[in-house]
Amino acid sequence: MAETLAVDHELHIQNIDKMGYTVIPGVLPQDECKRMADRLSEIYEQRSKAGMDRHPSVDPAREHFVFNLHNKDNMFLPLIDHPAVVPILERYLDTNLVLNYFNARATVKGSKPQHFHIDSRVPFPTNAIMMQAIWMINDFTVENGATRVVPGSHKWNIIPDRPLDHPQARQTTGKAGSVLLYNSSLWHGAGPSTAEARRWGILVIYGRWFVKPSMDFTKNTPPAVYARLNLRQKQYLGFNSVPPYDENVRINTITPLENLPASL
Ligand SMILES: O=C(O)CCC(=O)C(=O)O
Repeated sequence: MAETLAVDHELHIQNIDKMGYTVIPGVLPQDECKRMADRLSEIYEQRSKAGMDRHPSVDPAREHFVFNLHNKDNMFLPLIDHPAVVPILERYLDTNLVLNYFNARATVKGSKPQHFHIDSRVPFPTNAIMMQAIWMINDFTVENGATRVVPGSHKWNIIPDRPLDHPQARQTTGKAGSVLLYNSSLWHGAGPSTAEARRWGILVIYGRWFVKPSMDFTKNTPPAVYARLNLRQKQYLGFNSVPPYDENVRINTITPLENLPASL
């Protein structure tokens, strides 16, 4: 992965404080986005042909998913703790944050608008409990269903009743390589797509250390992947916040990173 552009983290924190979201442009190089988009399509095709990843809540005519990117291809690992986003995440979630979700999602031709929702389950209008990044792996355009957000809604303290539109909604278009970063209490949802090509976004959700991750990364990370993770990636995947078995093992949930085993 090439050097990151200098990012004015304070400016993006101000945007998130006020509007609940920000877009950081030009973080990933175009050739890298192309490699990732091609690889995601390849993995998706292989797995769907093999009948894998068929979930009742996912309609392939509306959306394509590749789940758990850390165990699909090492090319995705640097997104977990990318320096463009870490200082912002730490400001909102403290330094002992953990990964909650690491999946790629594509809109496809004919995708209907996704209903507005929040991913923090309940709103947290004062202190953020979860934050999320959507890495734009293809250009995000109006035609291909760029993510729609309702600015300021992270402070509303309302669980949206699945509306399909909102008068204050804005669409977050951007070039491939940009990252949309937002508070998970922000009302958001993918737009509809009329475009021929898939539009891949990589969704990386983070929570405070006590928020239960969507998958058990400590069990679904292969040893060969674990061996190449840096300490921060191990922390984000939750390896140092596994609850103790009982008081004879230890009494704190968080263990010092230096106590983690070198291999699984
Ligand atoms: O793909 C997008 O633009 C947003 C997806 C999303 O919000 C979700 O699946 O929860």
